[in-house]
Amino acid sequence: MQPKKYTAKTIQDAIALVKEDLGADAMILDTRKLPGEYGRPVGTNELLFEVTAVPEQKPEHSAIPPTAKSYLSGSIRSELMSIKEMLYLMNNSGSIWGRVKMNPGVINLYGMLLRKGIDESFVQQFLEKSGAFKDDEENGLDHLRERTFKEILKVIKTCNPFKANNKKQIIASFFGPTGVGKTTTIAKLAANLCLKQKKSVGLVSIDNYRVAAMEQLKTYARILGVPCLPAFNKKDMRFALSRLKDRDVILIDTAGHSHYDYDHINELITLLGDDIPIEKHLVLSVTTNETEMEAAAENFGRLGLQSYVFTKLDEAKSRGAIINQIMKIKAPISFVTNGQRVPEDIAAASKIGVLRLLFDTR
Ligand SMILES: Nc1nc2c(ncn2[C@@H]2O[C@H](COP(=O)(O)OP(=O)(O)OP(=O)(O)O)[C@@H](O)[C@H]2O)c(=O)[nH]1
Ligand SMILES: [Mg+2]
Repeated sequence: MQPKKYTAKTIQDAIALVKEDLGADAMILDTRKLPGEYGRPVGTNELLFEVTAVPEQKPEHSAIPPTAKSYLSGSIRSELMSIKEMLYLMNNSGSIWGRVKMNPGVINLYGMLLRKGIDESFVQQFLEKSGAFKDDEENGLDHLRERTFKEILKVIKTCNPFKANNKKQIIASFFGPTGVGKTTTIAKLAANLCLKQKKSVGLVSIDNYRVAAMEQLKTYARILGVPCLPAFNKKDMRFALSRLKDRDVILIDTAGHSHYDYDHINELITLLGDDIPIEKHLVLSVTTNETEMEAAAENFGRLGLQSYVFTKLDEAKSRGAIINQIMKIKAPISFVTNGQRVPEDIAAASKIGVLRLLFDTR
């Protein structure tokens, strides 16, 4: 079936027509305000809106011709909205519908950003800044998408704590909630620093609660042939750091604890305190509930927050949580990890890389 066009005085009415004719699973290909006089029924000042849609694609014996099929293939399909989703948006995002009147083409982009998990208030902010709600005939969807992505890029800050040509010793600690991947991330970093950047590395564990945790880090240290020392208190810490003073980089592993365990956070503040120049990197898993992620950043952030390390990207398709987090508590992103393999599954964060992670989730 060829794409069909439906025209009505409001977008809502046009969508209702599509639903009636093609059903709730139909896909919206385009939504627009009709230009010039076509946009106004004779003798009135009212606008007309046009929605182009196709029935849902059935993979087995599809009746959709190649042109419509190509519309629906691959990543483009993920940017299209079904009538079901559109109705959901209409019922739950009331204020937006008055505003998209100016540029109905924005609807699919709006839905796509929401589907990636970006908070609705931030989606509106990005679209506002990209001029999506202006009545501009030149406001084609491709331009709009480009401008919106540029707005998202503006809020993504990145940093690399281990710049290749940095001569000064770097001492970096990694902390965060339980099981987010702190020790594994340190192992990945240590391996990459040793093998690719030819740095000398030392490891310190201040996980004084669990024997197994120290063993986990020691195992990685043995494989890499780097020293690994425990530090249970401030005196141990000074001793460990002095033993490792010839190392280019010292990585400090910490015990995972609940972000509501204030005693533990205070303990960390004492151990990693300001008297020693230790960088502070917060490790967060993108699989964590966002409210808890924000609370973790808030509470662990008391230590200081040089950067975020986002882990377990391989376990989450909707990665908008990263954008929401850096919008709420601002800090650059240093690394992202996407799997359990040591040392492969880690990447230094780049602005464009983070944007790709959001939208390229195959
Ligand atoms: N899928 C996936 N798993 C990961 C990733 N990073 C770490 N893990 C796994 O998460 C689990 C916990 O990793 P750890 O490195 O021990 O986590 P931790 O934060 O040190 O844990 P605690 O010290 O107990 O707080 C292990 O099974 C890791 O293999 C990642 O990027 N993706
Ligand atoms: Mg650990």
